[in-house]
Amino acid sequence: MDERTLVLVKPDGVQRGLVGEVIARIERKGLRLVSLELKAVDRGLAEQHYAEHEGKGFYEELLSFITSAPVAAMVVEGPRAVAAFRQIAGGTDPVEKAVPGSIRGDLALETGSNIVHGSDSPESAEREIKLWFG
Ligand code: IDP
Repeated sequence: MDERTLVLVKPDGVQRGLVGEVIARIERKGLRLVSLELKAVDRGLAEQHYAEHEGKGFYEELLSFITSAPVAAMVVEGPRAVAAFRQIAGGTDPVEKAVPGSIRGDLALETGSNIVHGSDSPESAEREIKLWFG
């Protein structure tokens, strides 16, 4: 019944010391952390992770940002984990979409540096967990 999702604390979140804050919110929601690793991201991994965005105007910016410094990658588990994490993350634009009380709504200002990534479907989660954790 439980589902798994891939969560990343992106370079801005790691550099701002927000890994603990993100983990605390995941745990308070009732989700469980099953893997956690600080990872340097090379161009190949970034391209595979963000394949769906290839060709978009912000693609190069996205790749250079995610490869700029380490990320904290984690596998998070629980009932409806994919949707539950996206709820606590908040919408992509931290000001226009993410509501107060969410990670992005409380802690971020810009879409390009919005602290966290969470898989957008169970199928994406399966692909992304394989990609990041083998
Ligand atoms: P999500 O992270 O909320 O699932 P996606 O649409 O999958 O959002 O986009 C992936 C990431 O790309 C976003 O988290 C954000 O950091 C970045 N991004 C998305 N749209 C834009 C944009 O219009 N300008 C700059 N960065 C963007």
